[in-house]
This record gives sequence, structure tokens and C-alpha cells, in this order.
Amino acid sequence: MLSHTTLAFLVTSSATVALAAVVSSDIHITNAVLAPDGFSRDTVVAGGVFPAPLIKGNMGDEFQLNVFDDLTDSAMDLATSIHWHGFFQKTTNYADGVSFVTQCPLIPGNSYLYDFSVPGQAGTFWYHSHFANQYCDGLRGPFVVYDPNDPQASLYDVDDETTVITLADWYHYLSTNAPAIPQPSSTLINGAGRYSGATTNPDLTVVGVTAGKRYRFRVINIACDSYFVFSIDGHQLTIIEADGQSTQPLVVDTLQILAGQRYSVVLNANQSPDNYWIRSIPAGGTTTGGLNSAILRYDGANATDPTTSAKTSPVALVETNLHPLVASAVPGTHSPGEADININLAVTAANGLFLVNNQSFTPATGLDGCPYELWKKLHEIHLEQVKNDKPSFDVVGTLTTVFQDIQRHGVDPKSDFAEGWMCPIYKKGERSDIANYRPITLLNTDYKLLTKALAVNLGREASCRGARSSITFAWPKQ
Ligand SMILES: [Cu+2]
Repeated sequence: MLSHTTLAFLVTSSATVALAAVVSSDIHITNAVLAPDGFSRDTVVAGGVFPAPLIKGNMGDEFQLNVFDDLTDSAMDLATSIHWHGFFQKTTNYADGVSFVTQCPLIPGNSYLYDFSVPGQAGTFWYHSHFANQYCDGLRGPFVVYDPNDPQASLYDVDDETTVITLADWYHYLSTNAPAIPQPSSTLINGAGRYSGATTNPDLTVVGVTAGKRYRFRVINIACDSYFVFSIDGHQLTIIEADGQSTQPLVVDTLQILAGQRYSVVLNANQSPDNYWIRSIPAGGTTTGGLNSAILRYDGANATDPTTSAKTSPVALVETNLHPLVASAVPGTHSPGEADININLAVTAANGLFLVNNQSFTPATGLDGCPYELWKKLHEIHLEQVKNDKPSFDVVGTLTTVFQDIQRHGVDPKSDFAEGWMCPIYKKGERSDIANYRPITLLNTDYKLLTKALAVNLGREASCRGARSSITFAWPKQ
């Protein structure tokens, strides 16, 4: 059967918003050895599985997703952050999850509470690591916001975790070892697939249906790179949603779906109870030997591979034929170049970089962005701790150097650290004293010991107050 892990949720009613709820969950990011296509590799995953567990809620809900960085495998990235793909995050940028843009990444042993609401948004979304290329190592999963008053509810009978279909590319090397032009080793449908040249053929995903019922399949391309042409033998697909936008129903045989895109399609299980190939074909791919495939199995059908064929002249999705269910007003005159303000974006490439109007994004480094140098140092210290249970080098000396560096750069702590991460340390009874210090956030309670050591060394008393698992050390200004 289709297997989707669903996060254990704590859902509580909110007194302030009618019908809205708070959806709370702890999400642990860990390293795991997985073999979704039969080939074992180290991964970075949420909840220990690929794809990551389904997160679900209803339109208008508030999500409180507490992400824990429990990573230990330094062959891959140890820092992390999570982006919730498709949500507007109006007034909640801090929950958007983009490392070095809207937040500093988490480092091992820390957690970060992503707290956001999704007013007016319902449909099919997903979530993934937004630190370097880490999501290619496995940290990606589905996110569905149901509309209890879905205007298209009459078009389908089943819409639950069994009808979520994730399409992924999969790599047999770590993202940290990827070649300049990565090529996927296989593709996975709901976390199962086969690769070319394998000596054993692992089981493919089976999507079960009952004859006479109509299913809302939420198809999500969670690939790092690949696009897929998706189809189900013997059945038409009625598209009713694209990327969180309800659409007027559009009947197709196949649809091309690019990385990050989502479509809801209604499948009417109106064929004879049997097995049918589900195909998700990347560029240049085939479905020979069960590659890029899963199985649609009717109740009562034998547990065997399908013998069906793809349609020879399928009706493919033409995106311009898709129209929103409810037209939204568009400002300006509805023709090219007639907007109130026209902004030209010339996208080019040079020296391996993409450029927009001749500019390329440069991630913030050093103390101008995230306190990267500090972050790296703390990271090293933490690694030492992970390995040895206690640091094997001169912690006080190292931290002193780091702090001096920071002092030299004149970092404004307010702009460098989200306030919620602060847990100020100050001399007992001298809270106002903090103004004379540059607080440095030493993430994780593990650093309490280090901080105390340093505090003792400096003859200062260390204490920690605050809700989060971070600790701030105040270094005196000169
Ligand atoms: Cu995304």
C-alpha cells in the first residue's frame, strides 16, 4: 500500500479565530541510511523517513513546527533550515526558512520554532531543506492544507494521506560530492523506485483504489532538478488545482510537472479492477523494467505487475489552458507591457553563475550576514563535543579569539541574532548591565558548560534566562 508517514500532531482549537486551529509538531532532522531504490546511502531526513512525513492542516490554521537539528554525519551538511514551499508568509518572514536570507541556519543540537499561519491559502504544498543542496540528500516532504469548504468537493470522494503522490529524483552520491552537472540515479514515487542496472528490483509503490470511487491525487514534484511527465494508464486525469490555486477542471492524459510544482488531479476509478502503471518519466527516461513507475491497483486485483500500455496519442496538459476557478482581479491593462510599472529582468549566465540584470546573488558571509565565522567556530566546537563528549582543545582560547574578532567588527547583536534566540547572561542583579556588553548567542544548552568555563575565566557569573535552548554570553565592550 501507499505508505505515508504522518507527523504526530497536536491540534488545539484556537479561541480567537473561528474554526482555525493550532497545528503543532516536533520535526527531528537526522541522518539515516536508506535504500529507497535498493541502493543504500547516507541521508538527511525528517522523522527518519523519505519522503518526509506529511504535514497537514486546514485553511486558516496556525502551524507551529519545531525543527530540531539532530544531525551528526559531517560528510553532509550539519546545519539546516526548512522552507515551507508555496506559503506567502506575509508578516512572518522569519518562518520562511531560507538560510542566510531570512534566518541563520540551525546548527546541531538546536531547535527553531517555525510559527506561521496560512490565511486564505489551501491546496498542495511541500517542504524542504533550504540549506545549500541539502534537500537532495533527502530532506523534502509533502504539506497539504485542506479547505473544509472546498468548492470542488463534489468532484471527488477520497482525499487523504493515501492520495498524496510525491515524485522525486534520487542520487547515489551525497550532495556534498555532486559533480558539476548532477544526473539522478533513479526516480522515486512516494519514496520507492528502481535504478537502471540494479541486480534486485525493490517493490514499487502501490496506490490502492476502489472501483466506482473518485480520487483527488495530489501530485507533487519534490525533485532537486528533474521534471516528470506523469500519467496513469487507462485513466484520464482531471486537473482541479495547480500550486495551491483551484482551477477550472481540465481533462488530460498526461501532465508535465516541474520541480516544485504541484497538481491535484481527479482520477475516476471506472475501469475494470486490475493493475495499471503509474508513469513519472524524467527527460530521456523510460519505464522499462519498472523504472520511473508505480502501480495503481484496484481492490480485488492480483498483486502482480501491470501489463498495461501508455496511450499512443495522449492529450497533454497545455498550461495556458488552465484557468483559475475564481478569477482574481489584475491591476493595469491586460496585455503585455501595459502594467503600471514595467520591470525588465534580463536573465543571463556567465562563469557558472546566473545573472539577473548583470547581478548575481552573493550569500552573506563573515560578520555582515549571519555571524558566519562565529557560526563555523561554534560548529567546530560542537563537532568536537559530539565526537569526544567534551572538547579536546582550548575552548576558552578559541572563544576568546572569536569574541575579539566580533568585537573588532563591531557587530550589532540586534541585527545579527533574532531576538527570540537570545538568552542573556549578565551579572546577577545587574540586568541593565547588558547595555554595556555585546551579547553573543552560544547556541544550545551544550554550550552552557563552555560559557560557564569562559565566564569563570573572566571572573564573571554566567546565568541563562529565556525560553529557547540557546544561551548568550556577554562580552565586555572595550
Ligand atoms: Cu521550495
